[in-house]
Amino acid sequence: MLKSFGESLRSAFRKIANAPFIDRDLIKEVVRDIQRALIAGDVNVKLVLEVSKKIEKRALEERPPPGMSNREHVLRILHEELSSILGKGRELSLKKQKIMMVGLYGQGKTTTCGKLARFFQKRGMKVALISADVHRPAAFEQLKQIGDKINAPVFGGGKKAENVVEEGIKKFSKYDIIIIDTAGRHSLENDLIKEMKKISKIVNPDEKILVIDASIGQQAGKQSKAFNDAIGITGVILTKMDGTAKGGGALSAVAETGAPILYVGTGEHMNDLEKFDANRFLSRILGMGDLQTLLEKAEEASKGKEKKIEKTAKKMLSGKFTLLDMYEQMELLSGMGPFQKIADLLPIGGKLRNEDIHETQKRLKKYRVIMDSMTRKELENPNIIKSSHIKRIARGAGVESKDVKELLRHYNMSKKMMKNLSSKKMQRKLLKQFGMG
Ligand SMILES: Nc1nc2c(ncn2[C@@H]2O[C@H](COP(=O)(O)OP(=O)(O)O)[C@@H](O)[C@H]2O)c(=O)[nH]1
Ligand SMILES: [Mg+2]
Repeated sequence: MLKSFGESLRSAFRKIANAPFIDRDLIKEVVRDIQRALIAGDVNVKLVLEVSKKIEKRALEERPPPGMSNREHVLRILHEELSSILGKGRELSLKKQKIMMVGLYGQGKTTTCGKLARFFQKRGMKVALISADVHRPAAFEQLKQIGDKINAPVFGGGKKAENVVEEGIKKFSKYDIIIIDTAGRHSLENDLIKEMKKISKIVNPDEKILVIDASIGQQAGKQSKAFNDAIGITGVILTKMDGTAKGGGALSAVAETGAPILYVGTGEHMNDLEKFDANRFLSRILGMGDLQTLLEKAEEASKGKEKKIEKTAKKMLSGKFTLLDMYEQMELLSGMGPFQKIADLLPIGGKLRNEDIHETQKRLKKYRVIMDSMTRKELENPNIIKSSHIKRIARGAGVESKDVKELLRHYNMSKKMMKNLSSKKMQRKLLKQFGMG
């Protein structure tokens, strides 16, 4: 089965979050994953290439700011670039104004007219509605029902959209907000565009809002462009966000019109309208609270601390001890709590326990940044690191050579103590502690 848009993006994020270290190959692989996810999510191909190129360039060239690991940095770049497609969003101003709603048939225009009316009413403004959908008698009826529900007058029912609109605007001149619902078709036809242009000319609306169903696919970009070319879209409202895990079309629509997303519709009721928030939208697509939670979850849930301990123990017994192993030990110990009982057994444990927990975490962060600048070979066998490498690593991590040397010293010390651990007596003790003996 095909993965959903959110799921594919999610697994790309997870790859970065879970990787023992971040290198060129991993970044390239993840960028490819994201390309695939975006394309499968119906984001415009040109846009996908643009964004993924930018992500790759930034991830490979930009150094993380001090205190941030390479991993967090890359995740942040991903999040930033993806939400930058969506833009910051905007809210409608609370001034006296005319608002024209456009969009294809069934996208949620008429419903959203009611939601917007309700939105302004709640803020103490007087709102009136005009139905310019003269082609289907049921359309006027539908808007009237909505108007009744929220107690707003509705005008409509003529033969020509332009005339209806002209009359309606005169009639409602005392109202703060006039919202004009227009006709939609199954596809964009020439006469629809002509009619839309005429209405726009007569009304001269302050806002021309494109309403699109969030689950709309590949056509989103094309459609949005056509509407934008015809009347100039000032904002987008995404509907049916409650029912979809997609949302890729939205990215295309926004990129195509250059207009910000104003609100999202999250249900069929008049109150189901929310302010747009790019971060929240992306998180919704990704299906998670926020990036920090992802990082935390990735650290804990996927590996599982218990498993980690077991793995570390096995590693220790095997006599193999890499920089990554050392890091893992420190990480486990900085969590303390239930792991305190093993602290005595680990070579660096005794020392760590007496140290301020903050100090340890600070040190861990620094080590992580330094290790993120090393190659896989260097991490697995730190003995190959020569002084020229140290300079390169320090530069990459934005630290001084002495910091890299300190990490290596720490490693060598731990390794020596580790050797002592492989005595028979210690092994038995360890196995018992880990519940494996
Ligand atoms: N679940 C959900 N349904 C919606 C939302 N907005 C509109 N709808 C439904 O979508 C259908 C079409 O809406 P309508 O406003 O008539 O679309 P129009 O043809 O563009 O005017 C109706 O059944 C609405 O109840 C939304 O945000 N969430
Ligand atoms: Mg309608």
